[in-house]
Amino acid sequence: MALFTSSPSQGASELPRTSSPILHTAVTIDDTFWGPRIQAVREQTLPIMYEQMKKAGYFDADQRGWHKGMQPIPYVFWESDITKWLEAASFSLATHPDPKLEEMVDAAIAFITSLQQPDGYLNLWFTEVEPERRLTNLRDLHELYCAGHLIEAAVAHFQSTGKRTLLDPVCRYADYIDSIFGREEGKRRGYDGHEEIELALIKLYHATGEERYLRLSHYFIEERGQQPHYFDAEAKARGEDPTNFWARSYEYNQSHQPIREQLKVVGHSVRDMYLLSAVADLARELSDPSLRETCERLWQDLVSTRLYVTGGIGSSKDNEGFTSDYDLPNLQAYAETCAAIGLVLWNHRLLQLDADGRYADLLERSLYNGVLSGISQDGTSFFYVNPLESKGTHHRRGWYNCACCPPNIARLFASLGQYIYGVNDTDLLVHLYIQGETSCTIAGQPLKVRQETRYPWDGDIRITLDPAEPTEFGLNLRIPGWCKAARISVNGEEVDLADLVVKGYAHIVRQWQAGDEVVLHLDMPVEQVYAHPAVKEDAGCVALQRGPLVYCIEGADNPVPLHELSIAANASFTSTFEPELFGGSVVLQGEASALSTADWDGTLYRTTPPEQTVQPLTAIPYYAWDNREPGEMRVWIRSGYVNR
Ligand code: FUB
Ligand code: ZN
Repeated sequence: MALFTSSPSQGASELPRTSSPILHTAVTIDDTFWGPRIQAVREQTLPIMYEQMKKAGYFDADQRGWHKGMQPIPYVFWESDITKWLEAASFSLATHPDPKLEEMVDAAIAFITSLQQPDGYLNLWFTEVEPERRLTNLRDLHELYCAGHLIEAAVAHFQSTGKRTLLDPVCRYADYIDSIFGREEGKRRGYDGHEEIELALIKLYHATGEERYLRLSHYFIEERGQQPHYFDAEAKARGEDPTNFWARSYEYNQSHQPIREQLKVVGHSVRDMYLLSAVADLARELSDPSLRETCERLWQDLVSTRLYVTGGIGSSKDNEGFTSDYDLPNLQAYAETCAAIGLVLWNHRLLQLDADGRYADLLERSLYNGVLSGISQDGTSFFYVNPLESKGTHHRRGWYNCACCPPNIARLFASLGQYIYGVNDTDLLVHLYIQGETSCTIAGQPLKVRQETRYPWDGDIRITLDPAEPTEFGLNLRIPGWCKAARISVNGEEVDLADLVVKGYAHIVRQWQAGDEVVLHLDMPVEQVYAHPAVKEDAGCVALQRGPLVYCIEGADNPVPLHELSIAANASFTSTFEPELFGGSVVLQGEASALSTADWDGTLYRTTPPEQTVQPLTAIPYYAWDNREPGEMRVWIRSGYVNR
């Protein structure tokens, strides 16, 4: 069975079912898997990051003599670390008030807004370091990218605290940007080299109700890739030859073509994901089927040729992005944490456009694997790059000069609640299985929902519904694509799922009463996953997967060179929950064949094959690797050994 094919069956011809997320402010998470991780972000990641930024001089008035070329000086987009942190901290304050954190937030906001210019302009680099270059190089210098993260921070801060201390200055800045860019007479037809402002403006539109922000976002999306090309004109105005673009192709920033003409996911992968997130938002806001089709086409391209099994994307360090079809190296994988997060953001929006389990499957795959690997168990260190193989020298670090990933994880985890449920007038959708509660209004009635589960360790989920009055609505429980056998009972009575599954969701419509209990069971056997034969690096190998988790083998459990191990096609594995390992984790245990080097001394080549010995093999969740002593790691394990 292919991963990510829509449940072809029932519902494929159904009209798209749109929904809105239940915001994280209305969701409590008391889950044994996610709870400690969110707590670690709150108690470790956020304060540590604030200290790191202080240490790096981000807020230090004495450092304002920064100028280009000075060392050490952070990246041109350093303010986005602050604003992503601000967004994360604001999300956290919404669910866990914390006066100390709020103080830090207020201080950061006071610092940022103190730099706003009389015309509304608000960018740290082009105020403190290079004011003379304001808006002269959108292609490379992240000016509107920073504006985007600033806007997202302001919206989150306003929605979490009700304070307008950041929102009002940011609206002035957005108005300034609106006065400069657009197709109207006298405006510049520019857009940023790093997409981000597009999706942020849609959030600002929702927070303020001001349609001009939606129009500006739409303009940025439509203008991208048009001819004459803005980045050509801008380079010429700087006295540069546009053909000398250091990234060589405008595919790098997805401005090689107008969005509707793009056939492949290309270039820098974080940029592409942020672009496509805005495209999905606009498809919905504007009811534009061509934007929706664009998303669908690019989604198909991504999942069929350019996706790691871990939900990581962007295989190359050179462009921090996509290369060619099936080029998915493991040891050299780039798979930036931010790119996997971008994939979550995009698929969450696609899910709102149409409740199709394929999108949730991909979101979940990235979240539990390629994103989660990006942070250590204790929330204090981070991967930027997430390879699928290691010689034991790749480790998480406490901070990076280009620190885009840590605050990105923090903002995702601090707002994780919003990814669990979707709702519309007639239906409640459960996308992710995470223990906790929520409340919403459905069919005009207040509804409380409680989810109990040990997911991802087992596939049992109990959902209790408490509508204020008996209410008819559809409860939609996602049946993940990885699950081949699911069962559901309502108040103890088994439901026949045969005709109930619509695009990957079991759709149960009835009059629900207070205390109704739905129990879902998802079979979660260990599976061997094969890659398309064109993926050279994975030829002859399999990956292990159980439920939403991809597994890997590490030297700490398997004390032989990992390339010497191979597993049989019919190998069976036991799954054991080990409470002390990584804060509680299911490990897989089975048997492997190990190539023996015993009789090879002094021989490099020979005509008889190596002896093989059978030995135990232990696999751990991929996200948990590099949390013990350094050693080798592999996701793709040699396959083909046949039990003799
Ligand atoms: O350029 C801004 C961010 O830094 C990108 O999204 C990441 O890939 C990293 O390059
Ligand atoms: Zn990053």
